[in-house]
Amino acid sequence: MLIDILSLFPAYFKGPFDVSIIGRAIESGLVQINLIDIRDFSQNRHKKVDDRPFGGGPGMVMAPEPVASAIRSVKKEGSHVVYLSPQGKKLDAAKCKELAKHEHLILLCGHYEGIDERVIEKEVDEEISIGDYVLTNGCAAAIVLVDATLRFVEGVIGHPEAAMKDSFEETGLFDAPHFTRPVMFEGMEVPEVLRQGDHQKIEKWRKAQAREKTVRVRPELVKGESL
Ligand code: 4FM
Repeated sequence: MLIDILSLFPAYFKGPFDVSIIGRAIESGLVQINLIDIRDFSQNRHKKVDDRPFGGGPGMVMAPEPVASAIRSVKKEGSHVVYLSPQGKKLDAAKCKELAKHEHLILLCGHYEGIDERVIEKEVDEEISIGDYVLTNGCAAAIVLVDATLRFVEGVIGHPEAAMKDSFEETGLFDAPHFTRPVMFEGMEVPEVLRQGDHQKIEKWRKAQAREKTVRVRPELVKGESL
C-alpha cells in the first residue's frame, strides 16, 4: 500500500511512523508512506500558501492552487483522496477496513481555518472526520487514520486473530478486559474464571463483560443490535 500525506508540517509525522507496528510495516515494505510539503507547490516568491477569507471573518484560508498542485503531483489511476476535517463522515472500523482496500491513499491535512472549498469539490474523493472536536490542523487526524487503517492491511499485525478480537471487529462491541501476572495486584485479584482453563466458560465471561461495559459506557452501540 502507498500513502501520500500532504501537509504543511511533514516533520510532524516523523515520530509516530518510525516506531512500533507502523514503523515495522514500513521497514518490511508492506506500506510506503511519503510526506509531501504543500509549501513546495507555492508559486509565490515568499512560499505563501494562505490568504484572507472572502466574506470576511477571522483567520486565513489555504489557497486552492498549491493544494491542487500538490494533490495532482501524486494522483494517478486508482488513487483515493481523503481530506481530514471535522466536516467529514465519522471514521469507524468499517470505514478503516474499506480504506485498507485501496492501493494508493492520498491524505490531505488542512491548516489555518480551512481549505478553499473548490479544491475539495474538484480533487477530493471523500472527507473524513476522526471525531466531533476541532484540532489545530489535520496532521494528528491523518496519523489516527493511517494507524487504524493499516491494522486491516494483511501482514501489518503479527496476530490477525488478535486484531479481529479487538473492540468493534467481531461484535461491534468493546473488547473484554485483559489481565496478566501477578494474580494479586494491590489487593485486586485476577478474576477466578480466567485462571481455571475452562475455555468455554472464559469465552462466555468475556462476552458478558464486553457487553456490560458497552451498555454502560456506549449504549448507542448496543441499541438496534441484531443479537
Ligand atoms: C482541519 C484544521 C482542516 C484546519 C482542521 C483545517 C479533524 C477532525 C480536525 C482540523 N480532522 N477529524 N476532527 N481537523 O479537527 O479530522 Cl484547514
